[in-house]
Amino acid sequence: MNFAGIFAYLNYKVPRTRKTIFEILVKGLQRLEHRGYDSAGIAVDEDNGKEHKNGGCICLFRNKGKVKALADELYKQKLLDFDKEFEIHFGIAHTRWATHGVPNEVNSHPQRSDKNSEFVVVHNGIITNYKDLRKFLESKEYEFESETDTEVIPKLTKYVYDNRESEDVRFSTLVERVVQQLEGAFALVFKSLHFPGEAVATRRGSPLLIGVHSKCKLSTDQIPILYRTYKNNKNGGTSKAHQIETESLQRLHPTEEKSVEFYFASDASAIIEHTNRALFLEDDDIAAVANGCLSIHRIERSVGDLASRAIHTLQMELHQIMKGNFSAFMQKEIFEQPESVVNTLRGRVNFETSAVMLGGLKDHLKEIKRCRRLLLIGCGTSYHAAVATRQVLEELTELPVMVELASDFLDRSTPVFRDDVCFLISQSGETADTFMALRYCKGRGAFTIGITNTVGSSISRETDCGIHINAGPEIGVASTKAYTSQFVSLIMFGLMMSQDRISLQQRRKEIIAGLQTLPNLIKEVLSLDEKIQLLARELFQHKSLLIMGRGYHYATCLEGALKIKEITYMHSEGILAGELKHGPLALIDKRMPVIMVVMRDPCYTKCQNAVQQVAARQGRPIILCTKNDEESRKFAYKTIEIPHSVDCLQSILSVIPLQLLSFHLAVLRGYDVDFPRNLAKSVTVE
Ligand code: G6Q
Repeated sequence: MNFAGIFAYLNYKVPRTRKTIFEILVKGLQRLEHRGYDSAGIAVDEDNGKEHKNGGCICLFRNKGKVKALADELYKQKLLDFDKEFEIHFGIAHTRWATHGVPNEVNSHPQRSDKNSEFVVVHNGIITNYKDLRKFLESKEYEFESETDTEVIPKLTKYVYDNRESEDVRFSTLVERVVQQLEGAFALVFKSLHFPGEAVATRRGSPLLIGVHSKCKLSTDQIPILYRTYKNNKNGGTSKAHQIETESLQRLHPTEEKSVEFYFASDASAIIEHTNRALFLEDDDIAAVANGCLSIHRIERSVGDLASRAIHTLQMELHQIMKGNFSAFMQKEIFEQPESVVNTLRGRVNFETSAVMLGGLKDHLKEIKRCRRLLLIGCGTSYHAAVATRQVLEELTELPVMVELASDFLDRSTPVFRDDVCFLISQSGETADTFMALRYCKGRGAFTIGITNTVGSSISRETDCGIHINAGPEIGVASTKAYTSQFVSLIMFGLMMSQDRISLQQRRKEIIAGLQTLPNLIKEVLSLDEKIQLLARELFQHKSLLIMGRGYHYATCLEGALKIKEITYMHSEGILAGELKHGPLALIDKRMPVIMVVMRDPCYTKCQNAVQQVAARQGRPIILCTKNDEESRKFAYKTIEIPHSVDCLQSILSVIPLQLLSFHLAVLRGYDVDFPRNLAKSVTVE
């Protein structure tokens, strides 16, 4: 099982030196590094692709550790002639996050079919029936060398090739046969010695996109899908797939000069510096490039399937995925929040008329308003965005609101009804548990709404409608700006639902005015950075850090503790202050650092009581409060004072000091903020 990063590059009649090809592949992998990985690998042609059939071979370079280490090793060893030029070439690359088998060279990808690397494959996802396939292939005397589930794929491809019925079998036909045998989730890119300069890619449940770059006009910007038909052979079984006549018309290729480049990647950030024209593959699409033409085919048409795949223009800009002057993506993303929040609000909230319109939802509003209950479902930080907005959504929609961790929601087989509206909240739009929860809700007839940050993601495609949070690419594994944008998106939903409720107009106006001032208030909170860094210096050697609060700020405590855990590796717990007497108070003494969130809202007095209880046990609370709160200063060991906003928006502000604190703690403890151990940005396995 592996779910880190895929990048592949095909140049057709665009002469490239081996050095350039390597640089493109290495850079592609580096753009995916944030996803978390522990080994990396690259496969390229040894000689000019065309010579393969006469004995050339595919070279594999794989290493445990960083992409840079792999690249340095390659250049140092000078194993290949880097100046050699290739007019046509296909190179594939991968970053692996180990699960089946430790991180080492032989378990890294590309995985190969045999010692000659007749077929090599990079894979994200998991093959659940790999043991059966391995047993079958071993019985046919195919020898395995790794512990991965992936290795069955190139070996099975070779098996199908070795047992082909005719000499002129296509590469895509082989892959089609192979994926029919695979169970699980995958994105795959194949390269073969037998098909030089050709590429085949496919996916099921794991994202994959193809970027296209050509100096001249392309034949189409909608690639029609070719549906293969099978002829029954005499024995009634399936036999060779044959092409429908129009196939030659159904390809993407340059119209004038024939030169074209294709980029295959699991994430758009890996291709954006080369092209912004890309198509997203759907489950079970088989994309093949041969002779510089891209075609896509499927075995059968599924319900609701579109007849073509459109080439999209990606909105992402290169600078958005660069660190700029910041030392880490996480830090950059924390500081981007004044703008990312504006981008979430842009074109949706009219501050003059107090009207709120979410374009993706407007045609479904009647149906949504008929619902009896809202379910907010997500994992990790995305779940916390649900916890943070539950109260205000209950208030504005006057509906019962359930918040659910996707994994637990599925474990419980939670009852879901046709008149439920289910929100699937996910930055990546690919989280396996959230995606499975989506399928579960759909299966029970509920109406589904996606809240994602990734256009073209599985969740955004499969939900009935959605809100794109527009936070811009989030690269840091620790989610920050996506959280505040998810929060604002859910608030906008509440405001849209309450547009016609006379009794709620005053409240709506207050919240909308609060949204308008939010970006400036976020800037003010960010100006506390130095002060928070000083606080981090006091705390970074502690083993544990408690964060307490209640009401609107319970989510801030959970989210702050999650940030601290994931990047500083300190123990941290978000505690509901109302539960203090029921257990956590026993943890308090003069050594245990405690942050208490005490804001001027309906829970203020209760929070002050909690502060006093902590102080009475010699605890030394660091109080996160609103500016100039004399009362809190009395009992605090230290205060972090933030500007005041509307009660239901205040926790957007209260979470930011904790994002900053976790960042500084991690830096002081010497950890790589953007690459926390054992974690990946996108969790595409259950
Ligand atoms: C938090 C992490 C993590 C994330 C979940 C859900 O810092 O990024 O908790 O929020 O893994 O991811 P998605 O929002 O992409 O579904």
